[in-house]
Amino acid sequence: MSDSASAAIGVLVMSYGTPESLEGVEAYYTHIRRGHPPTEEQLEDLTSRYRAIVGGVFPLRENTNRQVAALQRKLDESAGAGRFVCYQGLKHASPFIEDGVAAMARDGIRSAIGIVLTPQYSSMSVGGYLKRAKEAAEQHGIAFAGVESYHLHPVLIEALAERVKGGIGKLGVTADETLVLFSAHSLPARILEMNDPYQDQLLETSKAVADAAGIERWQFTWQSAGQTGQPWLGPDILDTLAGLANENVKRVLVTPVGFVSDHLEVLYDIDIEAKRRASELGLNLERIEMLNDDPKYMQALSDSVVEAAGRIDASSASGASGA
Ligand code: FEC
Repeated sequence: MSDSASAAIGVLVMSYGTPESLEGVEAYYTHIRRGHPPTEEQLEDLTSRYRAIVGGVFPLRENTNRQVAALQRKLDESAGAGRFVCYQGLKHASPFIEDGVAAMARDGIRSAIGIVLTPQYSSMSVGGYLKRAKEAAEQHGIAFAGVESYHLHPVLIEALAERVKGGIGKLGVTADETLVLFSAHSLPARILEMNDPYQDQLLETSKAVADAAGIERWQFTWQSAGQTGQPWLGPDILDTLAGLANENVKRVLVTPVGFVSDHLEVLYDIDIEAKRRASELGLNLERIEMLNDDPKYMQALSDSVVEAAGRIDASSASGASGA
């Protein structure tokens, strides 16, 4: 263990994860399904969605790599080189969350921050990542603090508002002629009985972005719901589009506020599936550019990490580790 490594704070940057190749889709899907392999039909359905977007490349992996590298550079600028060291931990693919924490331990890291590449908190999303990271950190004797959400960080809102304005420009119309449709990944509807902040935080992000971009015509909708036999949060984007067409809306700018990267749920569910439905309905649908490694997004992440490090400094003084 080197002195510089032990003095550094580890930053576990967590993201959903994606397969390495089409051959890896089954193992990935089995992990998402908590060890239960998909049926042949389910596997073929998912593989065909990847085939439709990737042509051999899985964009989420490269985008997450770029985000982690860009956050490292931003932290070096803000806090000085060597103060924070970023590691990657994926929810459903290698390097898994536990692998990232083990790598920190091998490098002699004694305290760490966990941050997830999605701005809003749900016990079923960010809560799950942080729980796994905290448990792994405890096993390695690493003090740990998690960032739960950064959904109203002013620089994040600014970055999204710029993209909304750019998207309206792409449609070649004025804001009055477009409906901005904010969207996020649906979750099982039972989260509403659990006092989960997910829906409220998504609506708060959407409203803040609409205000910052000067948008009055906007709605929020869910997307990418699973087929589990239990109710998921709705309405789904495909039904929302049908409702908008009935109201004579002609142009829609989809703004996914729960996702920060180009990946399957954006490139297939919006760019292929929702676009196809929109065109059947006579709607012109565009989508904002995703944040990926946008410098403002990196600033929001970096600020959140530095803020969380203050909590860890305080708790390590008393020898505690908190989430
Ligand atoms: O590009 C890629 O390869 C991966 C894209 C991807 C992202 C993503 C983000 C979220 N998910 C969330 C919740 C659920 C729940 C289930 C679920 C299932 C899938 C399946 C695929 C998939 N998700 Fe995902 N999600 C991505 C991809 N997700 C593929 C399996 C087949 C399918 O249903 O299409 C249901 C299973 C379960 O109970 O775990 C729930 C949430 C997010 C946004 C937050 C985050 O990024 O973590 C919430 C990206």
